[in-house]
Amino acid sequence: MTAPASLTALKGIIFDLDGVLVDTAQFHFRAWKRLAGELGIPFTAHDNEALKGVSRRDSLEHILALGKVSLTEEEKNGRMAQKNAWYLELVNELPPDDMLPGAKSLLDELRTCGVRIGLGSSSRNAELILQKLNISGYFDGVVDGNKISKSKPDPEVFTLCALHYLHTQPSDTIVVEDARSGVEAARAGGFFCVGIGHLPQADMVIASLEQINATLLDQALQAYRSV
Ligand code: B16
Ligand code: MG
Repeated sequence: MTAPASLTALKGIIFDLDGVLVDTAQFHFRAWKRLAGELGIPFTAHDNEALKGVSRRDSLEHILALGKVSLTEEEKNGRMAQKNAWYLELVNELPPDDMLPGAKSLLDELRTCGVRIGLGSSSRNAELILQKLNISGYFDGVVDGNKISKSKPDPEVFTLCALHYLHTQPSDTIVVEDARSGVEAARAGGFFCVGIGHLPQADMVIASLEQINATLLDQALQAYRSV
């Protein structure tokens, strides 16, 4: 068996959930599109980019603003509950081992190397999805939409996770994100941010988790901190 890589800079890592570890971002899109359709609001994949990483309420407000539709508080709560029910129906179909490519092996490697692992998600369904995927045991700390008062792009979700749960500093912790709001949150909190997909604002951009490993992340963080 190969010895675990010896890391010098990397002490903690915080993963976003939807779109990073599991492909639930497409479920959010499908549920919001269905809701927008019922309200007569055209809603495209391009419009959806602005919703990634954003809380349920802020997402609804964004869609209503797109269509210049106004609802009462009670109607908004009803619409959010409906969207969540549709979303959970889709999540229910998720097979238990359906993580995004490279996610499981990266978690295994980071664990073996002694890196503290956190989850930083805006979703109120995060714990449920971790349980469904049977991966709760990997995480030293889970901060989700139920534990924060300000959603991404505010850094609260990542700062709370690192300082309170992982006991690491932003300077020795990496955030992995798939959304512009998440990259902004990570950078505002002083974290080195790995972005998945078209995210030029990130400190390192990859197409998939298959492209990285513990050593590469440690080297990237070292190089970034030594500039
Ligand atoms: P929920 P992440 C975010 O999760 C999603 O990207 C975003 O599309 C969603 O609106 C938000 O969670 C809230 O989710 O309705 O399940 O509470 O990407 O931060 O893991
Ligand atoms: Mg995401």
